[in-house]
Amino acid sequence: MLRRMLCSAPAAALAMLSASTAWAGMGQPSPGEMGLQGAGSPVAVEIHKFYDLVNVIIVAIAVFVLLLLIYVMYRFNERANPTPSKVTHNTLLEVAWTVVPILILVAIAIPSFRLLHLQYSYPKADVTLKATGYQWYWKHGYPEYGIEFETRMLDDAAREELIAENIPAPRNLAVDNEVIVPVNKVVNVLVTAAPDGVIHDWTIPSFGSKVDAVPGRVTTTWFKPTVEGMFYGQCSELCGKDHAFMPIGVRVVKQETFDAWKDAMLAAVQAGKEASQEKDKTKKREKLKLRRQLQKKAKQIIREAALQQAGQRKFAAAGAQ
Ligand SMILES: [Cu+2]
Repeated sequence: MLRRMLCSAPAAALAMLSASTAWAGMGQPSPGEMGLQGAGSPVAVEIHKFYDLVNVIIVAIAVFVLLLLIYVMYRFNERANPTPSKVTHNTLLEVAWTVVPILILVAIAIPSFRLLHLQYSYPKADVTLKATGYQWYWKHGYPEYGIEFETRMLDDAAREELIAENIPAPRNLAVDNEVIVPVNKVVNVLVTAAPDGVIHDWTIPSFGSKVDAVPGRVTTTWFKPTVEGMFYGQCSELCGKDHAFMPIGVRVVKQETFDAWKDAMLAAVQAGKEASQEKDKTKKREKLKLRRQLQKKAKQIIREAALQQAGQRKFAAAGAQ
């Protein structure tokens, strides 16, 4: 019985580990989650493969050592082995226990370097995003378009409103202004922090993106979202009292939706510029009104995308049951 249990334990552990990612949600943590959040980018897929490989090696070593200990306790205890051997050296064994760990480390190092290379070789960007960490919120921008906005966590009242409209708004993750990116396009992220601020960290687990936001420096990461939907992350560098309340929300949408949103935002930026240059008070007011309308239009585009994505998620969940 014991023997059967010992033999089946590693197999069960390996099966559990390889299935671990299937238990996790995509884009945000989910109740009872084991493993990593679902992979939504090529880098995240590779991180998952590497995580699974290392876990298999860890479990195999732990089981091997456990079996050796049990064998030694059983075979060489005082009763079973009253006269201990005086052998102190065994060349073959000593070479083996040096070479085998080296081979294991090489087997880990090769995919590890390959993954690092993938993470730090930046493909040509389709969209460039700038993320700046402040105490305690983020500012996101699209330097190519001159679009910039603050991203702050939603309070419970604002979340309730969205939930009432059937738009998911998870606690401590939902944000007022989401970052919008097109699906299957490379997004390069330039990350920094306020010059007079502290270090933060821009992280989206499902994209495998995690990089420090350092005052006075620009660090970079990239991702290519392969799935439409909402992807949340949080500041991952202890930065002070509201560190836990500066989430990041990236919504991945169709190219057409992204273009429509971008055009509305660009027009709003233009209206704002024209308003600031306008001397005539009535015209200025009109321009500012136009800017508000365009900002509202951009929000509406996102709202519609959010509703559609929430509907698809519900449909997929019902299909899986
Ligand atoms: Cu922080």
